[in-house]
Amino acid sequence: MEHKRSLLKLIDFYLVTDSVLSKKGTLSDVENAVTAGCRIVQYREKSRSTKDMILEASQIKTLCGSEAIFLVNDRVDVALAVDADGVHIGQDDMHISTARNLLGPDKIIGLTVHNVEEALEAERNGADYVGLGPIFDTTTKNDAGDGIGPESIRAVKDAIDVPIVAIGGINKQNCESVIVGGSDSLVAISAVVCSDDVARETKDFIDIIKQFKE
Ligand code: TZP
Ligand code: MG
Repeated sequence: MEHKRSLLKLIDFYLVTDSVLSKKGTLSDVENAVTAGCRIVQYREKSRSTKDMILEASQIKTLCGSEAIFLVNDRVDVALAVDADGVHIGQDDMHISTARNLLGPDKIIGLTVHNVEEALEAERNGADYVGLGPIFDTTTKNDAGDGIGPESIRAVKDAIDVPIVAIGGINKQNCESVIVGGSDSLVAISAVVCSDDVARETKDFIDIIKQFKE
């Protein structure tokens, strides 16, 4: 687990799965992204049964191996069932301290935040990283709200020490502004999983992020 935690400092491109938008399917997307160098995968599945999720999560865990951190969105029970590396939760999910009690001290917990206040509270409560967004308007998440803009990232970066993962409406054209704006890493869902060549898109994002990272 220490190895996986140490990967947190290295993450650049972060894959979040989306079985509805995916062209080739979640398992194919994970395999291609990890092969292309992605070091963190979040299984985000809103439409399958718990039983199916546990089966798919265990397959994703295998694909991530020791190369990539494997997190489950929202579902602490699914993360525990497959011994994932941790979870990603939102402001309306269970409190981070409840998730920590259930998962123990070694698991990774990421929390979605929208501003400096939520980021400070997340860090205080033991978040290992924060997901900040939506940076731009997006149609991938219905209730995401309006984009906060890449210029909002710097204040969050200055306020906390844990890594920032930017999310929402990010593509290859605007991702430079996100990294130059102060984010450590970023998620692009539709820009990657809607593609015919997830490995190519992942590599392109990693190259751009590396080029502009401080
Ligand atoms: N949380 C905030 S925005 C978002 C999530 C899950 C969706 C991001 O998807 P896309 O396609 O990269 O805009
Ligand atoms: Mg959630």
